[in-house]
Amino acid sequence: MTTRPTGSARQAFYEQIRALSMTPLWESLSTLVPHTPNGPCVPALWRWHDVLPYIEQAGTLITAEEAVRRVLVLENPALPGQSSITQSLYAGLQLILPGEVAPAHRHVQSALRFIVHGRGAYTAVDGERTTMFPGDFVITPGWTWHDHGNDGLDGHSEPVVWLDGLDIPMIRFFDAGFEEKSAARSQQVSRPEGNALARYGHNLLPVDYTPGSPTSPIFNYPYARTREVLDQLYRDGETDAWHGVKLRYVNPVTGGWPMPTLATFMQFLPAGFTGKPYRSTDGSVFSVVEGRGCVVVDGQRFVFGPKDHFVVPSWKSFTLHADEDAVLFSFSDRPVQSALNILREEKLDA
Ligand code: 1HN
Repeated sequence: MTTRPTGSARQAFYEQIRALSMTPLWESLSTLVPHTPNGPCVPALWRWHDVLPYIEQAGTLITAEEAVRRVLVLENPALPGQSSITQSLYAGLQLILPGEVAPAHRHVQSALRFIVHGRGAYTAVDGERTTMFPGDFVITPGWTWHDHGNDGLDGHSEPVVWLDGLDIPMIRFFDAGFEEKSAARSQQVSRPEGNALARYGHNLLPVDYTPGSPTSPIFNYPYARTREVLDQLYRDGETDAWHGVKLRYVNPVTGGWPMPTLATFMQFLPAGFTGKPYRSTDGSVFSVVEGRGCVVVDGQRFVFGPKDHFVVPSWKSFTLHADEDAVLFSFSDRPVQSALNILREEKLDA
């Protein structure tokens, strides 16, 4: 008859194989292959009211030039020190003051900007500038030269704050990061403002155009146009019981996402809307554009208003409520999960 080794015999064995950089799978199998997603992220809310004084203070402590990018990173409270808002996504609030320049560089990481506060700042991407207004969604695809500035509008200038969303943790995961600084502080502009939107943003394409990359050739999706569409679709009765009126931003050339790693959405929740519970494997970061309401994530309630930000982790079921007409921007890693065929979503209480 054989006797089972005792717990302490196993522990001694684990110690021995540790010296060879080996470990027993059976001790971690259920964590490695969870029954359902069991990540560390928690839901969290950053209220504009709480955050703004520190953004302003950052503006007195360092220039955009010295900081390269003057950003306060929104870290998931469960991932301190990782510059991650979810396991795959980075988010931060960037401040650019009148007259400042954030110098030109490029990197493998893809970035989105969602304008939260102030007008008159521009970003330049691969030879074209765009002036940014609150609610505009702007992309900086991977490896494109980009710099920012704040020249103001019509002789008036003010601090401008936007949400940066990047795929930093994904690129770090793949150990695939490269970066270059430009010799020029601001890049040379080679096309007039609005050129990309004129070429690609009106259900038309230049006759000889063939897409050279999966990335959208449009780099500013202006809020005025998005807002109008949400309004019309609401009037037309196209309110989903889970999402309200929810649209995804699109690469008009391919029908795919604007960038290969980041999905972006805009949704309208009419006053009094109470959504049904929903969950998906892509955790999402939200920026509140208009209106007040709350989100309940796994029973935990977060009350939001304009310019607030919140994160809903993977597979946590949540419901959205609007006390006033509300507009929410959001982004996630959905394109990557879709490409890997691992995306799951569930409309609950159907
Ligand atoms: C970056 O290049 C920007 O260009 C913003 O504005 C945030 C965070 C990490 C790495 C690069 C920008 C960033 C970033």
